Amino acid sequence: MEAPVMKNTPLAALTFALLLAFGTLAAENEAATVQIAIPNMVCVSCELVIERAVFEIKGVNDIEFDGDAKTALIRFDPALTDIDQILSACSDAGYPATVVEAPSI
Ligand SMILES: [Cu+2]
Repeated sequence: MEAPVMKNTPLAALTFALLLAFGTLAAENEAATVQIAIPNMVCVSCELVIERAVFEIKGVNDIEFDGDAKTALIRFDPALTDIDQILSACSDAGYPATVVEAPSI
C-alpha cells in the first residue's frame, strides 16, 4: 500500500485549515496550573466539598488532590478566572488555602 502523500488538493487544503483551527483553539484554551495547600483538608469528604466549591468557578478545568500532602493541583483558564478567586472559593467553603507554587502559564 502506498503511503499517503499530502498533495495540493482541496482536501489537503481543508485538512490544513482544520489543523490551523485546532491550533488556534488550543492556544485560546491555554491553561494555568496552581498548587494550593489546604491544611483543614483531612478526608475524602473534605475533598468533595472543596471540589464542588472550586468547580463552581467558571474557568476551572481540573482539580487533583493529594490527601497525604494536603494539597490540590488546579488547572484553570487564566482568561476566565484567577488564583484569588480559587482561594476565596476554598475559604468560603471552610477550607482556607494558600498557594504552594506560582502558576505555570
Ligand atoms: Cu473531611
